[in-house]
Order: sequence, then structure tokens, then C-alpha cells
Amino acid sequence: MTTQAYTPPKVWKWDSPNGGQFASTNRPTAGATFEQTLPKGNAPLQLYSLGTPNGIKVVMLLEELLAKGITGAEYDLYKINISQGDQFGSDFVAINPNSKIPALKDYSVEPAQPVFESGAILLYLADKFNVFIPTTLAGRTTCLSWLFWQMGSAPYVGGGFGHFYAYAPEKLEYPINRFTMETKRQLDLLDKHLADKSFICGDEYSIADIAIWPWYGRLVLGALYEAAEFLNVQQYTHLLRWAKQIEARPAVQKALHKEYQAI
Ligand SMILES: N[C@@H](CCC(=O)N[C@@H](CS)C(=O)NCC(=O)O)C(=O)O
Repeated sequence: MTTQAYTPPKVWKWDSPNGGQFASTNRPTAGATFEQTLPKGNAPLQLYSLGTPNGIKVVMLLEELLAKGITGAEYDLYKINISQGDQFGSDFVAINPNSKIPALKDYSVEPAQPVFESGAILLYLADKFNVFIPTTLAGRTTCLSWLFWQMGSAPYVGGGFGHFYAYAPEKLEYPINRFTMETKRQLDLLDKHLADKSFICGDEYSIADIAIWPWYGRLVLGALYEAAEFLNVQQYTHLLRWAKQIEARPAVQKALHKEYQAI
């Protein structure tokens, strides 16, 4: 494929497939496209997910809750194969109309509560069990600021930088430069923020760390897009210290292992 200047038509049309890693699943419409019955186990929480950064977050929190002996956090984990289009099945769409993993259904309440968006799932579980979120309004507000920051910022890393650096059918300088600039700005922000504190919100590990680590922690640890050298991550010493500290948590190791084992 060669790079050519593109003159947009008056009305955009879906040119399927348009190449690239996700060409088979991306589409300009929402909603279920086929009937599907999801598996369901006996645990109070049923999680439908995959081992992506957004998926890993939820399993990280559930494993931390179980490590604290919170039995209400027991869960069954089922793999949603997004490259085969499982996210467009009727049962999955009933939990998450946005057709993206992760999606959770809490059967410990009546009626069972569906939750989608990884940040909303983390907040729901932290509030439900009253842990991994500060209890003061000031602390909670700081924690939620960083949680929402992650949710708004990581798409520039994943959908922008990661897509054009690792997945797009050809390497294009303009989008790679644009999203590398923004990704490095975000890494520098986290590095500066972590210079004088153990965790994102201070001394306590919280859902803000859990949301941020699978994206930015794993990026500087070289686990995403094989981009550690390109992004010169060694310069982010505080962020690297934090990333390694979290990686060493037993619950995190369990989550990484479990997520990929999902059936
Ligand atoms: N903001 C959402 C993003 C979720 C998301 O983008 N999930 C991706 C995998 S990481 C997905 O399911 N993609 C399938 C698709 O786009 O069809 C969240 O954090 O839950």
C-alpha cells in the first residue's frame, strides 16, 4: 500500500474491509448482530472480558478483593473473543450496549446489576466493598480525578499511538508523531506526579493505580506495542519504580495469569 493524499467524499461510506488489525470487527453501527447465550457460573460476579489493558484492570481489583478475604468478590471469568466478534452477541450487548470488554454482571443483588466501562466497574466494586477508594471526600475526589483521567487519556495511547505504531497497515509519520508526542506528555505527567508519592493518590494503593497500571505501567515495562525503546521509557524513573512495585503484587501476578487463562 502506498501513502496518498485523501480527499474525503461528500458522504463517508463504510469501505469494508479497510485493512489493519481490527478490520474484521470495526463497524460504524451499534447493537447486537446475532443471538448468543453467554455462559454463567455460580459466583456472585460474572465477568466477560479479555486480557487487554481494560480487561486486566477488573481482574486486578477482583484478585485484590479476594486476597483481603472478601468472598462477595468471587467471580467467574469468561473470555469474549473480540477478534471473532463475540462482543456483538445479544447476551453481551444486553450487559454492555457499547459492545466492548470488560462487562460485569452482579448477581448478588436483585435485580442483577449490569456494569460496563472499566472505570465504572472499578468504582462500582470499590464502593460495593468499601475498599481501594479513599473514604474522605477530598481523597475520593483526587482518586476519581485520576481514574477519569485514565479513562479519557488512554485512548490516545491505545487508539492513537498503539494503533498507528503497531497495528496500522503502514507506518505513517504524521499520526505516529502526533500520538507519540501526546503519549510521552502523559508519561511525563505520571512520572512527575509519582516523584514524591508511592501511589497515584498518595500512600494507599487505590483503583486509580489499578486503572492506570495496565496502560502506563505495562507500557514502560515493555509489555505493550514493543515500544519501550522508541518511547525511551528509561527516562521515567519514578513511573518505572511505581510500575515495578505494582507488578510485584501477588494479586497482579494472579490477574495477569488468570486473564489469559479465561475460557
Ligand atoms: N472505555 C472502555 C473501552 C473498552 C474497550 O475499548 N475495549 C476493547 C478491548 S480493550 C474492545 O472490547 N474492543 C472491541 C471492539 O472495539 O469491537 C472501557 O474502559 O471499558
